Amino acid sequence: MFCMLPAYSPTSTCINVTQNGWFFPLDARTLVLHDRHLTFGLNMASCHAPQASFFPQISPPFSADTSSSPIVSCRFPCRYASLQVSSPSSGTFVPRAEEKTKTERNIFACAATASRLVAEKPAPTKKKTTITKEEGLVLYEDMVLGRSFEDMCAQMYYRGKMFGFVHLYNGQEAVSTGFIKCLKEGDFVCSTYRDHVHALSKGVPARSVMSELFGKATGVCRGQGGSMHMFSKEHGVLGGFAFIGEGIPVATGAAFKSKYEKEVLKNDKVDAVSVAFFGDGTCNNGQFFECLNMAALWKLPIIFVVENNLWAIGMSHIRATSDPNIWKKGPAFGIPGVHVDGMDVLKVREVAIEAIARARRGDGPTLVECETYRFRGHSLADPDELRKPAEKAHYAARDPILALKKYLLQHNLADENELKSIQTRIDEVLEDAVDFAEASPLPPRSQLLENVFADPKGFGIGPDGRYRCEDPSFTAGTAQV
Ligand SMILES: Cc1ncc(C[n+]2csc(CCOP(=O)(O)OP(=O)(O)O)c2C)c(N)n1
Ligand SMILES: [Mg+2]
Repeated sequence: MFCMLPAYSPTSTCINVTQNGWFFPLDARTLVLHDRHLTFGLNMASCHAPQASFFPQISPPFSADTSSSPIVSCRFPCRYASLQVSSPSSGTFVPRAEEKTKTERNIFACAATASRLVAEKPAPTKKKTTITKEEGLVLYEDMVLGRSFEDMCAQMYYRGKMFGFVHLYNGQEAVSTGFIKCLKEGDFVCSTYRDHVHALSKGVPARSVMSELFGKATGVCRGQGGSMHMFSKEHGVLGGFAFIGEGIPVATGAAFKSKYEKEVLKNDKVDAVSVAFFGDGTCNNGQFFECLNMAALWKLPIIFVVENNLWAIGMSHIRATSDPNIWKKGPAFGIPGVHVDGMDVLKVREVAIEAIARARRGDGPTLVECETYRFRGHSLADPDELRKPAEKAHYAARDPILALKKYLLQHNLADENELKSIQTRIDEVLEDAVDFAEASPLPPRSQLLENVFADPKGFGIGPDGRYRCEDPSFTAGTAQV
């Protein structure tokens, strides 16, 4: 059992319990169950509360003869339950056993297996890649930029500067940096709704990304896309996509374009590679398999990069997929599958260099599973109550930025002052990005119907049969009026 004991007040303690039994003192008076369907019992006499809605107050909990026993034991058949137990006394809670639940064991077993696989299955390079000081600092700066940008987004979001959902990338920086910093200018990147950092790594200025998040006209999509839809033709960023899996066929299409230009149109100069980033949950989606098939069939220059952060919103990866080893799904299509520690930017980079070279020389696609972790909730609207503190702590201790920092210092590739000055520079970039976004104008209303390809009849038409939009120039788009 896992038990967390932060005391909120002398008389109230919040603990997380799982399936197994636990103890609490006799003088506990109130149980507040933070879950919907709990079966609970006292002294093994079970009582059922299927109707329990969110945060049901059960007070007093049970009448039971507890005189024979100094402690009360409760069993919770539900998978996870977070309980707040208020007690008139200070109430210390004694876990019966430091035993992990099956799910917890699975997660840790999965992580352990993953780590073993990483060790057993090193990147398929002939010799270990070493980095120069310049390369190390580029990686470090890019990861610090990504992390600090996202932290700034959180601040701005909670100050009401951004609208809708905002999904942050904290913790996963080694994946974006490890791959994108090995790409060339003409290469393509496709992302998901967790797309700000991919765009930044690919060279989209922080000003343009922040402004887009503010919904301003100076944003990378002129404020029309917002958080989940970063797109920049100039930088080869083919979009963030709110629907999971949508970016995979787009990246596959871009890879097809490269192949077609080179082999059919005989343009020898074309060697662009596409990289599709997506999550573990997305790998249960049909588009993933369809694209693996096409990419293998046509030997497309594409890399499928799975950012396996173990969760799809609140669904644990190991509960949702037939074989949690996503990299194994590549060989089923004749594509090499690689599993890499996604918290180690140097290992990611090593795999990236090999996979990109393979794609560029015409040897076809690679599937790379990066084991990573997000340090925040699914989105900024997610209270992140489902993931276990122990699991979060396990990955927090493997922070990819701190790991790289340690490496750079230990190998005399940088000193503390250099790294601090990078952080200072990034802080200035972000202050500037926020000021720029704040000062930028909102897009004109005329932009609303631009790029709307569907028949606009019935959309935005006032009672007089005319468009409600005051600005006549909006009809300049493709919409028929
Ligand atoms: C086609 C589709 N189905 C369902 C959803 C709802 N949804 C949003 S995020 C998400 C989980 C995706 O998890 P994962 O692929 O692991 O990415 P992560 O958020 O962990 O980066 C789901 C199911 C969606 N956006 N699109
Ligand atoms: Mg995920």
